[in-house]
Amino acid sequence: MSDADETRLRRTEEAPKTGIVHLGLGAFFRAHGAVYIKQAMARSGGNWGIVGVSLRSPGIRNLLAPQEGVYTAVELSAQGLKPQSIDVVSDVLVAPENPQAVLDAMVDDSVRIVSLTVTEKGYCRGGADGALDLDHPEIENDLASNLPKSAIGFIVRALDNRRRKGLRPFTVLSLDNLPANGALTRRIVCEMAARVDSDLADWIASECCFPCTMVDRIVPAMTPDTIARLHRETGIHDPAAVVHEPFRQWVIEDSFVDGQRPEFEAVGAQLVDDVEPFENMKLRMLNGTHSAMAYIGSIAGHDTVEVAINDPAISAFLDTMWQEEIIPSLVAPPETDLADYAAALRERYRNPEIRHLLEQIAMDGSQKLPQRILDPLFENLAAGRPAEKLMTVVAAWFRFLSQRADGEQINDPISSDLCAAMRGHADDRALVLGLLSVDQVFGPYPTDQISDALVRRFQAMSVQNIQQDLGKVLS
Ligand code: CS2
Repeated sequence: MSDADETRLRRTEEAPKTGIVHLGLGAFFRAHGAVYIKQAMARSGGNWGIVGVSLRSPGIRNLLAPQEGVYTAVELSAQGLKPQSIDVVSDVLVAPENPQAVLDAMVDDSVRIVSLTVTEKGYCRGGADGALDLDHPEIENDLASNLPKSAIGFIVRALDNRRRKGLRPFTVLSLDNLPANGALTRRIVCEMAARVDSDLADWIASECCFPCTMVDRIVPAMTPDTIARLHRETGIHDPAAVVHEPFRQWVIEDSFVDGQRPEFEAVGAQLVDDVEPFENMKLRMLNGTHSAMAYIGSIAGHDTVEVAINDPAISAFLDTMWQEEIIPSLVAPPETDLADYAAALRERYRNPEIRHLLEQIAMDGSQKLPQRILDPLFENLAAGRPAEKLMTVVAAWFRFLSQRADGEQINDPISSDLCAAMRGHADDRALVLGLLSVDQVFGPYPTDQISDALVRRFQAMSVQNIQQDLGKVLS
């Protein structure tokens, strides 16, 4: 036996019985949702074991399978490492290897919830109105074949099979950073179902539940260094470990098929009637400033959130943006002080143990900016409130894109459209107008109101100016 075999994690108890299929078993879910579910089962019981599904590659399955699905969630703070063993994942399936096995798992009567973290782009929306993108290659496949590729395709086919078998539907629980994520998922699932069978679409609309949620925990990508540190400091050898900050929040609309769910409230999740004020607060105050740091910080040569927040010019910029532009655009959730929330975010960003790469946050800007930056920006303009800082973030995104315009380096599902929009433009103004004409991002907004200001900000945001005086560029 090798050293690795001797120290390998194993189950100490039998795997829990399955109640959940989770689509998109990335680090975020393993460090957030799965931890709540483990704790809720430990506190209140219930059969809520999770079959995890990787929709693309076998990487996570290959790490988890030798450990029987057991992994370590490691809290990182000034107090050091705090490991917690998570043993609720009973199996991991890799969809492209065997899509039928994924459908079989979802159609099993024991499954009452299908949750998903597939990131913004995983919802395959297209066009300005956010409808299902029927030209998306995965959606084309899923409408033509019984073996889906997209998360939405799996949900529709599985619900179809359940209905044919006379089973109850499952609850579809989206944990992605999108406004009204449940309502949005309901809409595109019903759009696809209507193309499969109109009775199916009616059944889903009347019987299925799609609760909205707000999820929050900062989960930086794992690194070989942290895996080695975990081993060194705790003796745990776990190549499948995930790391996270101490903070966590989960606000869930209490709307589940037949009321079937883990007792989330027993372990600190908030079950509420209306998630909207929570999700807008989090999307704009946290994710919006994250994106601001990602683009401005990258242009300024910073690599992590902690480095960016400790840059006095960026820190002052975020303060003004929170106070003058984001908070005025929000309705505070019950018992929440938004200024306190901003102060707490600042502390979370400053956690020196968390190496959260700006590059990780900068990806998929086309999918993130609308709800994080553009919605408050245009709401402010319509209400006569200031929006200069939010415009500066858009200009920073444009500068970031123009610096990486060779296509290879833009990590975004519509990178080819973004590059086409930037190509061959004679001057800065033409480039800015080109990007503003990308419909998937700017279609719903009156962009003529911001074009002149954006050109000025884009020009001010040259690398040279930034290196000379970032404070002036951001003022
Ligand atoms: C980040 C989020 O990568 C990103 O876009 O803004 O992943 C963020 O860390 C989480 O939403 C925090 O809950």
